Amino acid sequence: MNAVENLGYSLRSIGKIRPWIASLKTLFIHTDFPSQRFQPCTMSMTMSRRALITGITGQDGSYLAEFLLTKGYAVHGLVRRASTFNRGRIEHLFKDVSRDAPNFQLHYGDLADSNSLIRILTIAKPDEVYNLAAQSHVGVSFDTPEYTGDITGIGTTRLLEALRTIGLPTRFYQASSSELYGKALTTPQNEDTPFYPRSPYGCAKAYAYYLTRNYRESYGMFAVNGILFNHESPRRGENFVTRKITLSIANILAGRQECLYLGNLEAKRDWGYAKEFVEGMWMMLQQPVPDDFVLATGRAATVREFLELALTEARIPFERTGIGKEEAYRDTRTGKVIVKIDPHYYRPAEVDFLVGDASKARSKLGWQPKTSLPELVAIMMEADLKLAGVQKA
Ligand code: NAP
Ligand code: F7E
Repeated sequence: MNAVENLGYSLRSIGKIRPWIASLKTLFIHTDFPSQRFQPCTMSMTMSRRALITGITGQDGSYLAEFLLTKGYAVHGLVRRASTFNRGRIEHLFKDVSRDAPNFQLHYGDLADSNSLIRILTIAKPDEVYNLAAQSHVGVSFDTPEYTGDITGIGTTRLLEALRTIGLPTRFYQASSSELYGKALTTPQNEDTPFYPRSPYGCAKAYAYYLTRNYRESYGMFAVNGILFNHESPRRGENFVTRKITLSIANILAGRQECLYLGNLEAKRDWGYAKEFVEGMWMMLQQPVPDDFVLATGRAATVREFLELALTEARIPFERTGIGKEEAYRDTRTGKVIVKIDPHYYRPAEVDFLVGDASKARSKLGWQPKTSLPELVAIMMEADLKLAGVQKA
């Protein structure tokens, strides 16, 4: 059993505190208890703060955990059980952690399981909770709408309700999304732009967004929404389009893959660098009053532009042939077709064009993105070439 498993299993003793949690429930349900009202952020809080991250094994969770550890936080993470070990993005954080003085602890739990949330919150007593866990794939949400609603939507209720039940004065961050804007009614989108979600994922995030605001207004909780536009990195999940492109190009160069199959190349997104976005999440929880913020770069590009930037970065000379579903990209040096369209990846309803206006975050948080799109593509392409063990063409 390794250190990670040890930490998880050592928490079995939690059974002992269940009766105490139950009595807390009886005491606090339906009361507007002042202890839960948010407290001003002070220096002394910074020095001993504890954070709980749901979704710590994901792209953003892993960067946020690194960031908070460097700030001196004790970081707790909720991880769910899977048949394969799902901690590749955070394994490196364990190397200096001792069981006797852990500043980084993982707890088994699930956003589908309220009891696990109450148990973990009671152990961790976090000053800040970052709710990053979700079924986060828009395309998959059309295949699993009920599950997506349960985890991405109701999961937020379970977590907020667990916090309310326990009565900790915890600050709460909800990972809201530019998918709320969907078929956007105005461009660029900011905190005042109306929502028009276009997928079960977008609808679930809209529910979670409003619930977070509702808990802020109803119970005085410091609960905020970060409305984040797409942000990518070498740790991006392999079935999101940017990572799919850079990883496939690397695998094609390594001779492990023949062709990259993509859906709609005309969709436009505002793509930033995930590492920079997690700092913005933290900044939102350090404000004197809770408020919602958009984080975005303010520039948009099509999937096609991302693809061509990646091919160029990998030094693959290419030509386009065909149109629509017959479109293809050919490597002019080898003559092989390396990119094709597969309508399987089209979505029942598409989000055509999103671009964010993060001026509120810039003026109130002092947050701004630094990495350009070509730089982001270069970072991701280089990482995937290294992973595949190949050089540029
Ligand atoms: P991600 O890489 O897909 O990570 C999702 C995380 O949620 C993983 O740690 C996953 O665990 C966990 N999770 C899924 N279902 C769970 C459940 N039932 N119980 C507990 N944990 C569960 O997502 P991300 O890109 O880091 O995004 C983080 C959050 O921001 C998500 O809520 C996403 O919807 C939102 N968001 C992302 C973007 C973006 O561009 N990346 C933009 C706006 C909003 P496993 O590792 O076990 O799968
Ligand atoms: O798709 C098109 C696809 O899956 C981007 C999540 O983090 O950001 C992400 O959602 C675009 C879409 O991201 C393929 O149709 C073409 O128009 O990379 P994606 P997303 O849907 O924008 C938001 C902000 C979130 O909140 C989400 O959690 O690319 N596209 N061909 C493709 N997309 C995929 N996945 N695969 C393709 O082959």
